[in-house]
Amino acid sequence: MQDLLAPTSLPDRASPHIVKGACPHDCPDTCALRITVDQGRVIKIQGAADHPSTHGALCTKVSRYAERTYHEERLLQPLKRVSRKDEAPRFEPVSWAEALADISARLKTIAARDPQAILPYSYAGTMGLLQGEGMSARFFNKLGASQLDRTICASAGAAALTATYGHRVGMHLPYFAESRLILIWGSNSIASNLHFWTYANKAKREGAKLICIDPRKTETADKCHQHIALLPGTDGALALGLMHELIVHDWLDHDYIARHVDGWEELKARALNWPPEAVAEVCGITAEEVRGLARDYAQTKPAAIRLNYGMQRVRGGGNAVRLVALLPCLTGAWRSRAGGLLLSSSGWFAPFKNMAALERPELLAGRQPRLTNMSTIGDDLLREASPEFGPKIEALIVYNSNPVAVAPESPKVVKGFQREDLFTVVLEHFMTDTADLADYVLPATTQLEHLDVHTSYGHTDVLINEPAIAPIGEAKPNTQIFRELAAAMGFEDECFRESDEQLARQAFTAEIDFEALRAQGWQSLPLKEAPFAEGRFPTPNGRAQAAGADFVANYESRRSSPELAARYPLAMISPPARNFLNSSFVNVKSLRDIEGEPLVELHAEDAAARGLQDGAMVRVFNDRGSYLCRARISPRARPGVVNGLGVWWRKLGAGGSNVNEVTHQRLTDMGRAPSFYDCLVEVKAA
Ligand SMILES: Nc1nc2c(c(=O)[nH]1)N[C@H]1C(S)=C(S)[C@@H](COP(=O)(O)OP(=O)(O)OC[C@H]3O[C@@H](n4cnc5c(=O)[nH]c(N)nc54)[C@H](O)[C@@H]3O)O[C@H]1N2
Ligand SMILES: Nc1nc2c(c(=O)[nH]1)N[C@H]1C(S)=C(S)[C@@H](COP(=O)(O)OP(=O)(O)OC[C@H]3O[C@@H](n4cnc5c(=O)[nH]c(N)nc54)[C@H](O)[C@@H]3O)O[C@H]1N2
Ligand SMILES: [Mo]
Repeated sequence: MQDLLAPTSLPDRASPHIVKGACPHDCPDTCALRITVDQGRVIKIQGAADHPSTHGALCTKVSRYAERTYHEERLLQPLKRVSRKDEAPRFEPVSWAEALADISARLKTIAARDPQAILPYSYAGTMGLLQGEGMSARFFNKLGASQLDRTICASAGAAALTATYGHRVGMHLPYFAESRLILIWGSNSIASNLHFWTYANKAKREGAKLICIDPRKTETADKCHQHIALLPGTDGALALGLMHELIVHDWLDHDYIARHVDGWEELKARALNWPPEAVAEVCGITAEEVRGLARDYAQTKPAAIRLNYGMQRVRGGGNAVRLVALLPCLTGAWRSRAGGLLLSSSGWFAPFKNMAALERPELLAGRQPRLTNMSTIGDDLLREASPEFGPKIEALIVYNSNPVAVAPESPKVVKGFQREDLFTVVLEHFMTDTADLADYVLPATTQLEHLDVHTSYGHTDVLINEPAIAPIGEAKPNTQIFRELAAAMGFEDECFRESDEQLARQAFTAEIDFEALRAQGWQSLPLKEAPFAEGRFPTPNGRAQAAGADFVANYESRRSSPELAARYPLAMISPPARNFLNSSFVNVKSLRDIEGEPLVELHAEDAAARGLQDGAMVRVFNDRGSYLCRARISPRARPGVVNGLGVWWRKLGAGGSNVNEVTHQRLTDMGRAPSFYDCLVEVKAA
């Protein structure tokens, strides 16, 4: 049995040699890697010079990927919990056979009552199609477990793009280099989308103007010609204000609108209620900034917008994305390949991916399990059975995610994971905050040790990742762990016996030639350069949909909740730290040393009003929770907004907690996503 289920074996090659890989991380760049292996050991990781967007360069984090794989704290054998969940975690090593037998027995008992009491919890620890939901989806479909609504990052923006344009589609990355104006909107590109920045920087060198729209003065804002530091969650109002100016100055492309936009009259009437003064008031900027931005946007051609997910993590995130996304229709910016907008390119892959072959929805055999939202895991773990909710969650299988650190309102998440009656299995590389609360921890391989294929949400190439080295210790690929769990559960369907290579060969439609992908390491999708020059959006009638999009105020802000703001006057955002990838890499010492320690950036006025010195230990708190970190008085923070850079491991932070101690679980207007950046706090000396 073991042999039948063995993962793809390593090709026998003379040392040293170069293996073609792909960066697995949740980042728009999805770089092509070239991995040098000598005597079975990775000695160097470089960006592929022949892959256009990677162009031979990697970020600081991934150039250290080998440090992560060979980390002395890598999990190398299955572990079984021997302590209570509310005490310091203690585990003992067990064999794979014992772990799989015990886990499958526990799952069978629960499934006999109701398989929906079992919940898979996963996100994009790896973006690979195989080690993501390739085999795991088959397993949970066969089991009839609850399904997970994977909303934690991008679903407000995804729902908004789909409502407006029919899919998650937009401009193609390389043509940003030809734009004359680039709005970098809700994105710290230099930190979290570095290979986009290369194209923007090329445009800048050739004379383009770059404008950054972000409450925080990021390293990207430093490099742009202008920075507009609006209040968090006010982007929809700014977009309406820009439309107001385009209308009153008649800077519209009437022909493009008439041919390709539905709902324009309604949107126009709404935008006319947003003169620059009203926008300035809501956004905390000046009316002149609104006017100037509108003028630049209307009069510079081609004009491109790089929108990123940073601006949709608020109550009105979906509507804000809809409004910003419609701007290029108003000016006809889509007519040029260097004009338009890019939030996500992932929809371009849809016709070329064969997800049904990978995930096998037919294994559900007519069942329609409940859908559980990953963003409310805190509340949901604490819920009893009810007709609306369904059965209580009795078991969790976590892979590719670290919810105890990254999910909102962690006091509740921790309490849920601490339930003694909850059976938790965590597939991991490291003893994360989530693994600390598991009943079983199963060691998973890293990207250097397994096969995978990748798409991207920032460019339009597919990539392959060949295994460079054998699995370390007793680690196994996620696919293999789910194969073996399936066998232990007695699932006999042929599809549980397919190898990773068989999976990889099914991942794409015939347009992507697998041998060519293997030979080059990547393949570009065949796509039009200026996809919407003549409209033809992937909506049912081919037209962009403008009806219904409106500004939605934050849950928590001075204007929408004055009583709360009186007690917690500071708006907190918690964007990514440059040297971490969400909570990944926090345990890689060289990277953690660059970040130093958890920080909250405050404007000098806000610090002075609280008597805080630069470097003081402070408590950031609200009614939900409190965490400790160091105050940094910084021009990166605007007055009234504090920046709690994320996402630290709780146990590596100052007081054993992190920024999600204070975030809440209320959902966005579209896409049922978390509103991490819609959060009021107070800061006091600790
Ligand atoms: N180095 C690094 N790279 C990453 C990540 C990481 O953790 N570290 N995370 C990856 C992930 S998961 C994702 S989803 C992607 C994209 O990740 P995003 O979360 O989009 O990350 P950023 O590009 O940093 O953009 C966030 C920016 O939005 C700003 N912002 C916050 N609130 C608002 C607002 O209301 N309006 C506007 N206009 N701006 C706002 C923040 O200050 C920040 O500069 O990046 C990926 N890349
Ligand atoms: N306050 C606040 N919270 C946030 C955010 C924020 O900006 N502010 N950002 C949010 C966003 S955008 C996102 S996308 C989420 C991200 O949240 P997650 O998707 O949970 O991402 P990570 O924290 O990187 O955790 C991924 C875990 O997967 C593991 N992993 C990686 N590869 C594999 C593999 O092949 N097999 C197995 N078994 N495990 C693997 C890694 O070791 C890591 O511990 O966090 C969200 N949380
Ligand atoms: Mo994300």
